[in-house]
Amino acid sequence: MSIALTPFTGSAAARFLHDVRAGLRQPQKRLPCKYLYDQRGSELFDQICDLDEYYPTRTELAITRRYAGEIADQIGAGAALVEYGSGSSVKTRLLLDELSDARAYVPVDISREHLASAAGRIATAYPSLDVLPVCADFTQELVLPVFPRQPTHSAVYFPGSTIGNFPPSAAQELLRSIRGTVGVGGGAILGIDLQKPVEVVTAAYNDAEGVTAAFNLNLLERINRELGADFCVDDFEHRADYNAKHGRIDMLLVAQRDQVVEIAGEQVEFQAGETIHTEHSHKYTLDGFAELAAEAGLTMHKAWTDAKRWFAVVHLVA
Ligand code: AVI
Repeated sequence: MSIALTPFTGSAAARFLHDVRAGLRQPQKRLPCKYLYDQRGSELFDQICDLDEYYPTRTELAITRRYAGEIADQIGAGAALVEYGSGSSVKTRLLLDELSDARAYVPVDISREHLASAAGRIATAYPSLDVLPVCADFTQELVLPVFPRQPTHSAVYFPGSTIGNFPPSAAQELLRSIRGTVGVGGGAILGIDLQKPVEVVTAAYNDAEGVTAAFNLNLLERINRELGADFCVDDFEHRADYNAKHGRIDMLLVAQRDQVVEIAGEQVEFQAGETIHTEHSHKYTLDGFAELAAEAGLTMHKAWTDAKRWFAVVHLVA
């Protein structure tokens, strides 16, 4: 199995430094949430997914388990399944088990390591399926690989409610690029987190064991490790607020005292109580998400939810 590579310009470290500097120069300091996921961050995120308070993972899994046959019927026979991210093999397998005459599975991930191990596992479990991993940034429109067996159409699979971590304009751009990737006749299956009682949402991002806090603070440790900064991590605290106006969680790191941090020769000042914004996590209504998709040229054709309507798996058609 070979991995198709999309060209990447500039080193990852240089880009990380650039993004950190640019984000910390803003009046509201911010750090892009994609940097939460180094090796330690990914391990902590796996632990978050198992927390009692963190309902999205188990709720989406239960929906997928219950409706896998219907979801696969909606995707249709003869498809190429293009998965954005490659870390969800349980849900992926539930779909692949039900898909009729799937021609190919195309996991897309920026991390070559994750991609190779996830693709290898699927290739072993489904020996008759063409597994064609693509190492790329799925926020950009993709060129799909050459298929040994031509699929009738392509369907993007983007589980995990990760689309909620994009601001609405970027989410819409991503939906538009999904439409471009699958083309007319194609579709997409997405996991989205729905609005629900505020105390349920805030507990999910402020867990009692402090795993989400460790996940958030690890970003400062990563900046120290990889960029030689001197953040005193104990001088920051994790906080996650529900922002009712925008229907989202805002994850923050709050400076506990006035301080100056040095990052690659640049001094960054913090006042006590000042925040760094590290992640948005949008909670949608089904109508609101359908509108967002429609503006990107995708029609919401069907949605499957749990009994409490906390989470939805939606089928969009191009
Ligand atoms: C990956 N993403 C969908 C998670 C979320 O719920 O927004 C990331 C996360 N951040 C804190 N807890 C989980």
